[in-house]
Amino acid sequence: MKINPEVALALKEGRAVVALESTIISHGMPYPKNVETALKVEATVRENGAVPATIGIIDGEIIIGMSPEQIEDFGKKKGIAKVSKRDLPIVVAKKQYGATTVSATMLCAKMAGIPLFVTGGIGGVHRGAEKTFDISRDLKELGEVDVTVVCSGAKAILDIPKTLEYLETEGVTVLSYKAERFANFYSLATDAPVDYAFQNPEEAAEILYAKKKLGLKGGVLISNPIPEEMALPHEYIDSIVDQAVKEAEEQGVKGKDATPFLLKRIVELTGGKSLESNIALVCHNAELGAKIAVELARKERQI
Ligand code: PSU
Ligand code: MN
Repeated sequence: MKINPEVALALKEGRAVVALESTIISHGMPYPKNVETALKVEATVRENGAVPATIGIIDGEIIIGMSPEQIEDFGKKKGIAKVSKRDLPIVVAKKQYGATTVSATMLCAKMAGIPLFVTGGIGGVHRGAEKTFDISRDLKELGEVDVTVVCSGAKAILDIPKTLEYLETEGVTVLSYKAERFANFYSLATDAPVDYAFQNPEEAAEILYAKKKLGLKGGVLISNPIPEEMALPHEYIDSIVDQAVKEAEEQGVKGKDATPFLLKRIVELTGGKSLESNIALVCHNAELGAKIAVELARKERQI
């Protein structure tokens, strides 16, 4: 593992660091918007007082805090492996490139000592999972690894009620920022309640700190709804997701290819609108995540 000097120093001094994933760069968005977004997210983290650490694997080495050149490379290069927990040892041993998903990014963040991670939407229980068994590893990682994940809920392509049931079984605390309902990725809110709606970053940090003191294993999920002006109408996006899911079934797309296929298809079907919403929500999450990380670092230093 290679931790970049700026990130290493911040961690040593107990300053706030925010981890960021690389699957969203290589498999979640098209070039060049993927690179622009990743750099904008890093800038947003900085503006809000924390140090960004984008995580990816280069020639088998886990990089904690990729350089802008490395991010550009990840955005352009074709055929970078999408790395979840099960893929980590192979990519490292074989000295390959790997883009880390929420699952693998949580594991790497934990190894580096970074307590908080920002993404767009987590993976979850897929629609039709009762037949396919397709449940993202992200949910198990949230149950096991002590890293807080800030997101806009689970991706719209998923079965949200089943995803929340699974999180409950895993004992994952689900918090939401100024909203009583779980975020709905591209659109405003789902019908699903959360465990607690906090009103400011300090309140979230208090809960994270209490969890740590209790020695409870696993992550906390922080749901942050998309900014209202960037939200897509529920019925509109739902019908498009239905169509994309149907096409995936017809074309036999499954396993780790399902999510990238669906996200790409939704961008095409919305004429790029879903991409703009996706970018907006990730940046919005970076702002909230950095503010919570700053409050958490402040609490930790007072011990
Ligand atoms: N959030 C986004 N875009 C993405 C992802 C999340 O806004 O591309 C990625 C994350 O890396 C997540 C992965 O972990 O999709 C889930 O893939 P799967 O459903 O195959 O577990
Ligand atoms: Mn899957």
